[in-house]
Amino acid sequence: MIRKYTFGTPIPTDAVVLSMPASSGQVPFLELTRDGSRVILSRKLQPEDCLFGLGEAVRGINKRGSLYRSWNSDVFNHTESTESLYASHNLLVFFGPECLFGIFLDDPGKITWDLGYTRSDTAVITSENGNLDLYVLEEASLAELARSFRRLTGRSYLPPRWAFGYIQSRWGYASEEEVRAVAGEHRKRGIPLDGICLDIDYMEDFKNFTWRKDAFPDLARFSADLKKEHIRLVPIIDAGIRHEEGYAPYDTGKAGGCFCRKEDGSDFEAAVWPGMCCFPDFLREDVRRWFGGLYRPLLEAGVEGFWNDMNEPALFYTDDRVEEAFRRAEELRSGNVDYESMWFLKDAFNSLPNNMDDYRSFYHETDGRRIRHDLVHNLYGAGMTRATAEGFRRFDPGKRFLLFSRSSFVGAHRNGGVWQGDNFSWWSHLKMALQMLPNLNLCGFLYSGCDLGGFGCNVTEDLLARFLQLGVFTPLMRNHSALHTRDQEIYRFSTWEQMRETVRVRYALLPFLYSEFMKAALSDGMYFRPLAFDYPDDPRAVRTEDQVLLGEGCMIAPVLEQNAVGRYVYLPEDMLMVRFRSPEDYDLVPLDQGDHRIDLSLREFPLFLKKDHPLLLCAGGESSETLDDSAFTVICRTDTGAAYDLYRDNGTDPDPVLAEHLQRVTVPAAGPDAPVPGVAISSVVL
Ligand code: MIG
Repeated sequence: MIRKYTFGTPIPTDAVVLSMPASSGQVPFLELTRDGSRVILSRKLQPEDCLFGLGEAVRGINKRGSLYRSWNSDVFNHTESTESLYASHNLLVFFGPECLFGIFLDDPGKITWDLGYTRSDTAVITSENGNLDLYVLEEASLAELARSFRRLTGRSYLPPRWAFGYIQSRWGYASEEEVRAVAGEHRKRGIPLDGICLDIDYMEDFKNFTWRKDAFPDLARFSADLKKEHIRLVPIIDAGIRHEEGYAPYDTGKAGGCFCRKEDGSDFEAAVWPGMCCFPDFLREDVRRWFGGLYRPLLEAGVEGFWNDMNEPALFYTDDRVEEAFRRAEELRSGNVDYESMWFLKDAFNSLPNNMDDYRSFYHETDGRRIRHDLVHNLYGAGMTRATAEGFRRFDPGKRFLLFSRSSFVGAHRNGGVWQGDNFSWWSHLKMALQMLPNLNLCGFLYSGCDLGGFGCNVTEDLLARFLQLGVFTPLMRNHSALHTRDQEIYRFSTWEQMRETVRVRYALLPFLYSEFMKAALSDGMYFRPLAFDYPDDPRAVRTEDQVLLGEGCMIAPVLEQNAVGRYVYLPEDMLMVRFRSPEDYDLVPLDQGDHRIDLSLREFPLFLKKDHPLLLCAGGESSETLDDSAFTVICRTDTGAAYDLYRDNGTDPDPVLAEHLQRVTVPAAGPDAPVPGVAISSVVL
């Protein structure tokens, strides 16, 4: 059951697709208070209560104990105490012995989530601007609650099948030759690959929708050449449009009045990579149409996937802030700088980027209404994603395109995926990536992944290996790193052959993982979920923070520590461990419910399967297009025999019907002379 409560005059956000009347009754489960225009919701927490949700946020799968703020931020350098990341996903689920309900705050402004931070026994959620629709969801189980939320907010985005291949990316690839060399190294060494990202270096002066003719003389031919090798280019697009007369995106945007304006009616301008930029008002339909159309030359050159960046929006500085900084510095000139004024001076310049005064200085328009940016800040990335997706659909309604964005809001999950932003090459960020995945899924973002290997800092060889082992299971499997960091392509490392085998396992699993993803997406389910979803009555499972369920019957438990050659795993029920070294070399170990110490050398990683849930392995291949998805080895721990419905389609159909693409694979019972007792291994050709 979903109930809606309206406060003040909510701003349209495009998050919800189900229209329903607002209830006039009292909000259940929560105490409601007001403080000026603020709306404050609070609830006493029992010791056992867990809180899931908030999508992209740091710390545990269970969010209890911390404080978060919905305020989309460019936070290169985030740590476990960072309160806001790049996205705001305002769904929170209360789960405990006496409660099971979710709340969604459809509110594009600032929200504070004090989840047992100020007082460990109380959750206090504050909407700063107080104009919002509050949805209260109540269902019989966590899984049903997630489904109900998806019905409220719409079906999750479907990427093309090739987007499940391995993608190599790096800030700094600056020419066709360099990209060809990266592609060549992967092919030569047999490291499977489906895509290479182009970062801002491909653009002329970092200007959106341009490409450097010196470095990429014929993008269409280049893209076609790579596609012959089953590798696709995935260029980046940033949010800001450079202010430059004679540059078509600026001229047409200016002519259409497409940019956000300041109080005095002039265009708001801030510096980002291309220099001074204007910012499209993505809240307007006509602006989205214009912006979505700008992708056309790249689409015509054969590009089928993009990543949208800097769309919080990130601002380096404005002229106003620079003026102010100098003014503050000037004030200090007269006297000697002491320790207090030193901080003042430092702060004057440190506070240039993403400054709140700048976010308060420009406006959007929706339905003819003028709205100050800070009140709708968290919608900006979602608006850009929508503009892009709508542009794709107009260009070619017959196929799916790859799109993932840095910033997002609920609603954007219908139009694209997200990557988790600028992580570091840290072990703690490997764990953070794992913990974020189930909550992103709960909020609708199924197509996701982190920068494998870590974006900032220099990766170490073992950390990259362990990141890739997590990446085997994430829908977006992309190795990405920052300019000036250590080269991070697999082939740069002495143990590259072991890492290649890890990627080869991904390709052997690809038809199966794709099937699990599509079944989840098309049935409003989850691809990753917390253990609590399947084992709500098992307190150990409910509190598990470093293992995650995948699809119908799998669980992952990656190694998250430096130099570890194994880990403890908790099995909530009897399972079968598949310990992979390569697609051809793996151990099958039936394990009983309970705690287990698992040996996992640097080249080994496990997948756990519930009983009667088969795993389908194909031979793999160098790309998603060339692998054979009709012949499988089927592995299943079963005493009675089992079945699996494999989802297969052409990988591009934009609106597939689930039932039309399922093919049943049956598994015999494990015979008395099975090499691994209780485990059936069979072959199937579809
Ligand atoms: O200010 O385009 O998160 O993935 O490589 C940095 C350069 C801008 C941030 C993205 C990152 C990308 C980088 N971008």
